[in-house]
Amino acid sequence: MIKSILGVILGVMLSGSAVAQMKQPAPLPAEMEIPLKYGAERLGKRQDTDMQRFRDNRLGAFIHWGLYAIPGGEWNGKMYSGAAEWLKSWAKVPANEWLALMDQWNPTKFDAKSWARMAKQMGVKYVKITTKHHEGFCLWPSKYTEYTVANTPYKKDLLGEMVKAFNDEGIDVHFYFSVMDWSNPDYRYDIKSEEDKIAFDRFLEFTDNQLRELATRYPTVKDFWFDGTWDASLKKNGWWTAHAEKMLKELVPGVTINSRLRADDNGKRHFDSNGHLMGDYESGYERRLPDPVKDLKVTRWDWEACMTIPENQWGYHKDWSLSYVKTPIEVLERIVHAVSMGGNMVVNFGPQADGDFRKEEKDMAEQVGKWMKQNGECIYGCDYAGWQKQPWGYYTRSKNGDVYMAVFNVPYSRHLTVQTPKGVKVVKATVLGGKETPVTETARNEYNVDVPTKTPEGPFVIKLQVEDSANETDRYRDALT
Ligand code: JFZ
Repeated sequence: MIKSILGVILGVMLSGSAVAQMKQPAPLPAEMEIPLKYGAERLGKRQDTDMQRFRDNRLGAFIHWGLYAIPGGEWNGKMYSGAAEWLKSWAKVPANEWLALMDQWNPTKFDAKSWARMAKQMGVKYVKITTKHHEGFCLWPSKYTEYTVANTPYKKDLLGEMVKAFNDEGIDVHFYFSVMDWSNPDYRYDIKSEEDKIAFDRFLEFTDNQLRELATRYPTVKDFWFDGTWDASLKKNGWWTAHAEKMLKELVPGVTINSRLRADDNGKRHFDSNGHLMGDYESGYERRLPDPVKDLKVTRWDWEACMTIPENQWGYHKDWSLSYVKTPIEVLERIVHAVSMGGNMVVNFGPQADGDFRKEEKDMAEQVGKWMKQNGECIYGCDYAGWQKQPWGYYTRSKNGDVYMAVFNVPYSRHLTVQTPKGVKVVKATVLGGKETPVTETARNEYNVDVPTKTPEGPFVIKLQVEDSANETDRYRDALT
């Protein structure tokens, strides 16, 4: 009890100081930290090659595919505007009735190779696939439940086909896995009795078996992205989340795990009671992004955001007119925004039950791909540049030190203001897929970069060559006041 009260007090102190000392967080003296058995097992970013690969990939696609694609948001003649993959819950469908949809699961148009080609064309370096969503239906023939693709008219291992096809195209495969499972009677939202505990322990063993099965059947998997971990039952079993992470890391060397899996000894999620990130990267930015000025703290850890194309539809929904649908430019802006702050972005697709994609998603993949082909060098392998945010768009920085300006708003002046950190000089500016564009020094550490005479049709990228000017004499001597 005292420990948890202390945890709360310290937690509050920590989050306060983290904001105040955003630029240079003072590490807490080790003796002030609460001892935790199931807290973060590492401080700071992982720097091994697998983590670097995860980070350098930067752009991914999410695939939400399950039984929910069959009703597509409609149940007994009623259209539900909420997320299609939650329809069972919106329409209060009993589990057995929902799982009977398995009899209709037969994606005759599914072609893993064409899915992989579409992803490749879009320029994504990895794909996150829902192996099992909340409904409990497994896209692989799991030995531990009857609710799998093996027991549908389709029969074949869908996940296996996808893993192979994506890997053949050089695309990494990440596994989405929902711990919460509506098909399993042993699942508990909370543990309030001995009976709950017994059932939930059985459930955790079942989950371990499924995870082990996934890790051994598909050893090229690069990442597990956990979901459905917010219930009190899991918060009371923080030990299990630490155990699952450890188990997967032993089974799949180098595998990465999102923070959403984790809870510590006190049930604190994502960040432990000492304020340290658990798992390998933060996965809380969902359908939103950190503020490019106020939230620079995110550049201290790895993170991955994910987004839907409509306002909130992950699984296939028949009627996209029920909410706003983002345009390719709006999607691209979110991708660049994430990378400019040191994060990854995953764009979601909800394939139809027949195994094809809706036209809107095909078009989106094509448009994003076209842009990435010309401008991808400001995304892949790039990171937070550390320069002052400007209203025209976002900066990213490549490993060799070039700084990119991704321009989403063109000013009437046609001059893009660039403010460089002390000692840094801009020497040249080149439009990607275009020509060099004039740079004019306007003040100390301040430049105008010209918008190309013929304004590009969509968002464009200017690559800046920069030089160290620390030893030059200062032309802008301040007047004495
Ligand atoms: C979850 C799922 O419930 C949803 O169906 C979808 O799969 C999505 C990717 O993940 O939804 C969440 C989970 C976490 C947050 C919001 C929605 N969150 O942390 O804000």
